[in-house]
Formats: sequence, structure tokens, C-alpha cells
Amino acid sequence: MSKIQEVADAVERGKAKLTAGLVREALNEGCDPTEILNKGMVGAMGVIGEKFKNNEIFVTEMLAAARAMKKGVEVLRPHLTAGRAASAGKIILGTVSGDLHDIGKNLVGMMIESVGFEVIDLGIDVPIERFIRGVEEHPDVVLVGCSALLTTTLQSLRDTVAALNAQPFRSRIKIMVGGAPVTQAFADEIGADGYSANAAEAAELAKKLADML
Ligand code: B1M
Repeated sequence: MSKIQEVADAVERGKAKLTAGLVREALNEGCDPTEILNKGMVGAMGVIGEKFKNNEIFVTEMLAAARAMKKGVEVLRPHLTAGRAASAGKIILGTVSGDLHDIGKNLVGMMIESVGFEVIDLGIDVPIERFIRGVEEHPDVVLVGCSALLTTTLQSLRDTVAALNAQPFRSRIKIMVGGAPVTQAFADEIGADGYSANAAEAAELAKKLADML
């Protein structure tokens, strides 16, 4: 089994310490950090999701896999965000109300940070008012990023974007959205300025949107 496959296996089995150690070993062996992330960890979460959908595992096992991935990402983080550019502005990031998924959002935050933005992470289950207060409290915020992972929280995403769109500060920010059930069509429909399918694209999109202000 290759080192990256070992990482994937450890994430699937929810072994946090083992995952961190294997990621370190993979890096020492010269594996590409992006490959460790995508082929090792993100791939494993896909497998976990399928198993959960097919009733082969419980939520607790899904949670253990998520913890393992987080430990692995901690080790990988400095290798993914190296070469940080000068400040490109601030972005407020959060997972919308009712939604507790944050791995994807955290990766998006890391990648956006790596292209020079300062990330203000509001965390998970973020009420609409908190997003609004965040922008009001930080006059230098240029972007708001909202993540949603459940089909049931797409409505929260819609409500959050609608509320942000109605604020007097709207013309000084751009809104970007993402998450597995979100599509470009949905983003357009709810009045967001941009959508991206993954963390690398999110960083590109952030730069593009900020340049439009
Ligand atoms: Co949940 N869960 N979960 N879960 N979970 C999914 C999402 C699910 C698809 C699994 C499945 O059934 N196959 C399913 C949703 C089904 C649906 O809505 N259609 C599901 C479910 C049902 C649930 C619960 C309802 C289960 C239950 O309790 N019965 C429950 C809901 C809790 C809640 O939120 N209220 C629940 C709970 C959990 C855990 C807490 C156990 C755990 C999350 C832990 C955590 O995040 N800290 C968990 C996990 C781990 C998953 C899966 C397995 C993995 C998610 C993940 O981290 N993926 C997931 C299955 C799957 O995704 N295949 C699943 C890896 C991550 C890198 O990808 O998050 O898509 P992703 O992020 C990507 C892109 O989407 C994009 O970039 C990221 C990086 O490339 N992106 C953005 C994300 N946000 C963005 C924002 C942007 C731009 C791009 O701009 C701002």
C-alpha cells in the first residue's frame, strides 16, 4: 500500500494520531501535499460519505473520520499555505445556520489565506445576524464566504445571502458560496456573486471578486 493510501485508510478508520503520523511520513518521503490532501484525505471522506449513505457506518464513525482528517490537515497546513502574499483584504467565512460541517470550509479558509487574505472564521452553525455583525464590525472586510453541506441547509444559505443582499454595506462586499450541494445555478438564483466547487478554485475566485470591488 502506498503512503497516501495508508493515509486514506487511517482517515477512513478514524485514527487521528495515526493519520497525523502518516501525513508526516508521506511529507518526509517527498509526497506532494496537495496529493496527500486530495487523494488521501478528501478521497477518504468521500468513501465515508458513501458508507454512511448505504447505512454501513454510523454518525460516530463519520465524526471519527472527520477528526482524523482534521489532525492530518493540521500537519499539512504549513505546506499548503507556504508563500503567503501581502494582504489582499479580509474575508468573513462561516458555515450557515443549522449546519455543523466545517472541514471543507476550513480548507477553503486555508487556501484563501494562502493567497493573501486575512480570514475571520465565524465557525459553524452561524446565524444570519452574526454574518451581518461581522461585516459591520470590520469595515475592511471585502468578502463574505458561506458554506453549506446539507440539502436541508441550502435554505439557510439562501436566507443568509438574501439578508446580506439587503444590507446598506452590500456594495462594499462580494459574497461567495460553496459546499457539496451548492451549484453555480443555485448561487446565481440566490444572488451570490460567486460559487466555487473546491478550495483551490475558491482562492482564485476570492482574488477575482476582490479585484472587482
Ligand atoms: Co455529514 N453529511 N451529516 N457529517 N458528512 C454529508 C454531507 C452527507 C453527504 C453524507 C451522506 O449521506 N452521503 C449527508 C448530507 C446529505 C444531504 O444533505 N443530501 C450528511 C448528513 C446526512 C449528516 C447528518 C444529517 C447525519 C445525521 O446526524 N443523521 C448530520 C448533520 C449535522 C448538521 O450539520 N446539522 C451530519 C454530521 C456529520 C458529522 C458531524 C459527523 C461530520 C462533520 C464533521 C465536521 O465537519 N467537523 C460529517 C461528515 C464528515 C460528512 C462527510 C462524510 C464528509 C464531509 C467532508 O468533510 N467532506 C459528508 C459526505 C461527503 O462529503 N461525501 C457528509 C470533505 C470536504 C473537503 O469536502 O465539505 O464538500 P466538502 O468541501 C469542499 C467543497 O464542497 C468546497 O470546497 C471544499 C474543499 O474542496 N466548499 C466550498 C465547501 N465550502 C465552501 C465554501 C466556499 C467555496 C467552496 O465558498 C465560501
